[in-house]
Amino acid sequence: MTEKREPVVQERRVVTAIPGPKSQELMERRNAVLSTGIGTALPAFIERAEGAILVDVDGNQIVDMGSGIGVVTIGHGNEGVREAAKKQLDDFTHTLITVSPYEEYVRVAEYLSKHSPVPGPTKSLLINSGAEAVENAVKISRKYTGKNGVAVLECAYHGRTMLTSSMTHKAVPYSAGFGPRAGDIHRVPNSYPLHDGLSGEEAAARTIKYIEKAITAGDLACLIAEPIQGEGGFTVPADGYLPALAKWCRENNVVFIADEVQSGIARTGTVYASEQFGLEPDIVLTAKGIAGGLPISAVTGRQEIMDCTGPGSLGGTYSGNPVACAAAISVFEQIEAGGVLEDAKRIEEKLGGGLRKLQEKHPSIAEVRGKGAMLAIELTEPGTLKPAADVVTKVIAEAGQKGVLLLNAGLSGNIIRFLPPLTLSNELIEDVLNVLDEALTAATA
Ligand code: PLZ
Repeated sequence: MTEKREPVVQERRVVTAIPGPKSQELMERRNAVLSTGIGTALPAFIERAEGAILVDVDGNQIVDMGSGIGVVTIGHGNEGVREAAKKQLDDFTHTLITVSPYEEYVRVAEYLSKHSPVPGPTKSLLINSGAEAVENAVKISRKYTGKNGVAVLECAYHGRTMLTSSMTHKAVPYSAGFGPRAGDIHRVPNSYPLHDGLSGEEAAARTIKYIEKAITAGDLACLIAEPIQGEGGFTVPADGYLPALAKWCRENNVVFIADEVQSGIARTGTVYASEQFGLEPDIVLTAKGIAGGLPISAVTGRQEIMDCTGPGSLGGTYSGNPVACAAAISVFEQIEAGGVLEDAKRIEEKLGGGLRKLQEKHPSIAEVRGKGAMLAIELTEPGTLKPAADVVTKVIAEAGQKGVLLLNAGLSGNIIRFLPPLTLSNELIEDVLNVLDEALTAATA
């Protein structure tokens, strides 16, 4: 039996320098045995986490504004997730769905069908990571259409595997120097209202024209888009952009894939962000937030697309792990029980509103954007659109020392993104905004 522990009080507490002495010692051990390819956003080692608070080995309480990049959306230490996973650990941990099936896998797929933005009957495949979901979606689209081309948007991020790093826009650190990139991948213009000033309709016309000139519909298997871009800068496309692309895809036998690895599962105030853009994709990809931190991902698509594959053609040893499935079922149950989506909307209002107030005071904030608990500020040299990445670096460092974990984003690294657990209280939002205000003042002095 695990002992009953005191809950973690939901407040920021800085008791040593961050990183403190114990974290510094661990960093030395880390550096001796971990590849330099593995980065660290904030070098404070975590011992425990609950709600929106990370407790480090030196006893500091850090406000988590990243959720491990959008994973613990339901909150750290969520009771439903813990109980479901513990029960499943006791029942069995693995059989492999293709060897001996189990109900939990089926239930997750039922929930995915019920909530997916894909119209009509849908079917799913469960795998382990976002990149694996992207890989499978591309593979299935190629089989279904008999075509090979893959269109990806500017600023896109789709993963780190050989195929997906080729699809990701940013070459450093993701693909540069790592050998030949996968073929028949085409980067096409996106919609980035702050920078292009185009309406959704105009931006879609530009994207389609580019595809028709540079690829042709006859060679294109799929177009993949993150409804709100993640790593690439939390770019929110202009209204109408995504539905116009989906319409063109439908008319041209091109599979439209919505990569909702980061934006999906309650993050933006709806189960999927697609809903808020009136987007009906052919395939939707889910990962991160679906199981409260346990690794699982999904490809959910129109039945006829998902069923174009032959028996045994999809899967992997650990795909749809039962413990991760049990956790995902709990997450869906909690979303359906109510309160989760409302929390994302509350965060949009409180944090988004607070960021807009900060924008009035700090001219380096060129834009506040996002939906639900997927928000960002883009920092530029005041009065211009020139990226101010140095300000972002300073703000993130300063906030980290004060016990607020912030993440950056964007091709130029000049965006600060906010992806907190949805349990983040209004008091913590106020606290984070104050820290941010101070850090911005210091960084631009
Ligand atoms: N598609 C839209 O955001 C993962 C990357 C973390 P994996 N983003 C976080 C890191 O530094 O590796 C992501 C995403 C979108 C696909 C992926 C890939 O998901 O689970 O990391 O493979």
